[in-house]
Amino acid sequence: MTLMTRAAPAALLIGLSAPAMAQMAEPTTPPDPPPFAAQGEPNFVNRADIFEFRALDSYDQPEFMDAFVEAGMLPPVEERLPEEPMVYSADNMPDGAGAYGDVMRHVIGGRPEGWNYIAGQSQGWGGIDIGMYECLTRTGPLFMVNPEDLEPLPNLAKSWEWSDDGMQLTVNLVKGAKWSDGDPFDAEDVMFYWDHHVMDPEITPLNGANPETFGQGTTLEMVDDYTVRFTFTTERPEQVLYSMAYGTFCPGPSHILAPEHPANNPDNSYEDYRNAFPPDFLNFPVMGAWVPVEYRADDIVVLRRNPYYWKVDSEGNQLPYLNEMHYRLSTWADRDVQAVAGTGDFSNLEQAENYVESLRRAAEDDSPARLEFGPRIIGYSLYMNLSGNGWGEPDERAQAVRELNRDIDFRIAVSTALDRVRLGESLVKGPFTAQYPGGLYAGTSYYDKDSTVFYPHSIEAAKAHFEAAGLEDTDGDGFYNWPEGSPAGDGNVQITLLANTDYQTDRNLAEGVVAMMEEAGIKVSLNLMAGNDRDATRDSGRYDWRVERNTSELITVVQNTSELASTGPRTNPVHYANDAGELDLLPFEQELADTVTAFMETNDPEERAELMKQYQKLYTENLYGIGLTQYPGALIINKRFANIPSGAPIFMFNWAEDNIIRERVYVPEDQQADHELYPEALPGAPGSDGPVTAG
Ligand code: BQZ
Ligand code: CA
Repeated sequence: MTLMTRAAPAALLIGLSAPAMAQMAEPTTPPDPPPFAAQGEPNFVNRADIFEFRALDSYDQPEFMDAFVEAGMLPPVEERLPEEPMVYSADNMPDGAGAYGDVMRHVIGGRPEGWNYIAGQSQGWGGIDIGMYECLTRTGPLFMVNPEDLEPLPNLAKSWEWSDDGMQLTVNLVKGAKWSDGDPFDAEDVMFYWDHHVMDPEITPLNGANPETFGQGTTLEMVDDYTVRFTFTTERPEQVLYSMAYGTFCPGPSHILAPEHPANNPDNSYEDYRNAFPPDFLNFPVMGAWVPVEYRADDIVVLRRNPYYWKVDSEGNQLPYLNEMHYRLSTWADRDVQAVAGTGDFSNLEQAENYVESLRRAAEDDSPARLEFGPRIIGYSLYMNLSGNGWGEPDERAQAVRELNRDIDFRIAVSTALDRVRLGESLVKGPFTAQYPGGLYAGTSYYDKDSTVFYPHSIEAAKAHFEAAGLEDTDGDGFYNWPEGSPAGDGNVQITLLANTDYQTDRNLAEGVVAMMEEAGIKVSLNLMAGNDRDATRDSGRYDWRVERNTSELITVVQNTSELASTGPRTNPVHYANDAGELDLLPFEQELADTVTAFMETNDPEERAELMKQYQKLYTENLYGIGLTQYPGALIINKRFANIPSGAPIFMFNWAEDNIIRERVYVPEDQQADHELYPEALPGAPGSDGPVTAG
């Protein structure tokens, strides 16, 4: 996709005389997005309408598991469940209590590194980790919770109490819940995660939990086998309940992991520990509904139902209803294709390039899948590395880029050089994309248009600000040169742009930025990497600029709040601390961090709304991130599945793989397909070579 021919730049530059200087950018409020109504409407309920924790008189399981109990391979279901399991109310299920059987066939673009999530390994995304690792609280389903009851859902933490002075939170765990190999889940697993991962500077769990995530100076202690207690430095930080959800407080099986951790095994380095459970270590114990029983590299991951899963429906049937999960290891684009073709069962339609074809296919009468658009919550931004004190060991060229990045005129120049209408249309025509200034999204609960600064597209303004940043095309070849006396020399400015090659959209937007920068006289080269490598390169600071799809904090604010700014040494990858732990924040960055910290330390709704207006103004006026485009996503699910909640967004507090509550999704018996690869089998012992049958 080329946006402009090479000739243009030189011609445009010639006019760089006095008049240009006057044409500095004139910020406005952002243009209104084209109207685009979400297709589905959630059925709003209170949290207690969805499930409760209580003991039932009797429980049941899929028939094929009876043979395992008779063979003594498994205790009876009532002994496998906790004293008070989580009980999903059949009345709240869109299609009522379900039938056992069948499979959900996912297609994903990521690749599993291994099962050690809390040591930072990726499982390939696309719902694998969300399905395997349960967390203390849960937020995905909050899209259907009444605003007046909006607080995280209990999960492995079945209840909690604040101390009168609000300085402590006592958390009660689900008593008697077990890992999928039968080992008890208890406070030992919670403390192992906290003490030897969150609080261990050598480790960053996947999804980035760090001490700031839970509030400056927060501590956690074990009270007894099923109770832990947080102690805070500020009063009643209710925010922490969101940090106890996915992706930042999902404990791992300490009975398997602890023996490999350097704290207990001096022969192991942290790298050894991280890689101690590769993808072919099968039957890795989980608290989630399905356990990995087969892995074929670049081919498939198969998971079978967890016989110790600690949730049931209100008729006493142990969940999940689906016996198997498949994750085909392919590409994200293929996920859309297979979902509308019916050879895959699920997709978050999030790559705008696929919208027209997917809509066409899904509209056909015999379409095997239904497609439903949600709100405009997919957004992409250009982020500049704002570290000036050595994070990522920059060489002279890279250091010179960071000094430009830290100059507001340079950031304004880059923002005004971007034509967001053209960027959006290069992905998909029609009412989908909107110009995105950056920061909180239009249409989300804390967004305020009047607090949002937008720098309209103008090449003239861009040039005026590049010159204000001290740049000049000293050798007249159409490209700006390094400022006078720069250690990077006197050649043309050279910038690299990091982007995720796993997504067409990421590549297309990155190429669009390169082309528009070339038009404006700045040389940018692409550095495309696969997701896991991109994440590692970003988090080590070895980048100048990056184009990235934003995560949930810019939608909900209350989820991953600490990541909205550099509230700590490693909270926002625009600016991590250097190896000495020093953060050389620009004044506006410090104000951003203080505003976010103040937000996390107050529960007053007006004060919180006001603080987010300040955050949005600081963010968009100073171009903390430079927004590119914003558009809606659509959920594609095969029509044979029941209990899909209406209006489930593909992304809000979490991805749809969490939002739709997969453990209570089922296929009516008369529509079940024969896709199970290991019918009537259950996970085997951890580390053994696959699933087992009762025969
Ligand atoms: C959804 C999601 C479930 C991560 C990932 C992937 C990683 C990022 C992001 C999305 C994928 C799918 O997103 O695109 O639709 O299935 O997995 O976890 O982009 O590279 O690091 O933040 O969630
Ligand atoms: Ca030049």
